[in-house]
Amino acid sequence: MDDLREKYLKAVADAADEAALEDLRVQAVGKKGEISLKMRELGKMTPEERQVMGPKLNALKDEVNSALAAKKAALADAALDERLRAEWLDVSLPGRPRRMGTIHPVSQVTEEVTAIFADMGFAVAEGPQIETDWYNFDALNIPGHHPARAEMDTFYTHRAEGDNRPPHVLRTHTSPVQIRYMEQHGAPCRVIAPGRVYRADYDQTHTPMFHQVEGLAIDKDISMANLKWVLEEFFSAYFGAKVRTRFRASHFPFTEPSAEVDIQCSWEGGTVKVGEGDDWLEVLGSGMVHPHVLRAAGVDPDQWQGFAFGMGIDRIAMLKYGIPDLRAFFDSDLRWLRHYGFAALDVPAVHSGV
Ligand code: 2NL
Repeated sequence: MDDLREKYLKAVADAADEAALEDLRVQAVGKKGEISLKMRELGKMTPEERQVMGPKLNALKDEVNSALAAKKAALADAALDERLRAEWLDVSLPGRPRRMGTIHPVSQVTEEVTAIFADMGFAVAEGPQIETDWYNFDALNIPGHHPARAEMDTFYTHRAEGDNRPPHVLRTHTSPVQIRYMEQHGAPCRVIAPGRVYRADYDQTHTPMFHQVEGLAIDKDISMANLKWVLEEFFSAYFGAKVRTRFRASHFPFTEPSAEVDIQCSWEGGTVKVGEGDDWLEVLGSGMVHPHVLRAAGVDPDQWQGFAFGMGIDRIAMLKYGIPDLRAFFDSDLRWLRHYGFAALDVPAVHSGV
């Protein structure tokens, strides 16, 4: 008995893991274990022998079982301690550096332009980039035979044979946004419409997608004089110096009279500077909204009149920030974006001097 006790208590104490403990349990107190077999022999003993041996064997079995349980708990504690020692994190370590993105010049300039016109009381409107040909052309007094409608300039959506829905186009200007705005809000109104526009044109100075901002002011007595003041105010705020403008007679189907607007600039060493010098740079088209256009948008041209203008955002971004190549705008080259991009906190404000 003492040999058995000593043998199993030592073996349990020396067991390296749970599997070894389980082997020992089977070997000692399992169905065919050494202690279990001894207990079975109790039947063959005399009652006197049994009275002595029975309790001793039971006590031994209990002792071995407790030793097994205690060792099992000790092994689990040791395993947990080992994990706690090995599996730790230093939560105070600095994070892995990740380069931050930048604000695209087009986004930056759109925000700048919006802030300046908002300060002059213009609302900002957006609309669909896929338009019906009515909103993109007819409502703007551009008849079916006008060259601006020719397939070469306009992207038309595909129509399966037998599909009789009206033709849709990728908008070629943001004027349809202003038509929708007049339909919804009526006159008087003041609104600008910045956004993407599309024309089938691709060379040094044209990309098939570009950005435009149009403006519209309708009231009882709006004139070209108001237009000139608003534009000079805008360009001066945008370029950060007094900018003079020059109006040249022009023609658009949607305005009458129409004017192309140049801004004052200088050419020195191949670089253009706005707001000084004796040269002129064309940046904008404008005019008094054609009566046909007002009527198409549900505004009575006998009661209301107003001005409208349109300019390229990409173009005025290049002018202000000295960006030489238009096509690089849309290449998504990370080196270009880091060079010409803006920090997220360079928030434009009318008097921030940005
Ligand atoms: C240009 C010419 C222009 C307009 C856009 C306009 C909008 C409505 C009614 C009348 Cl809703 N006109 N927009 C007017 C004149 C010129 O853009 O050369 N843009 C770069």
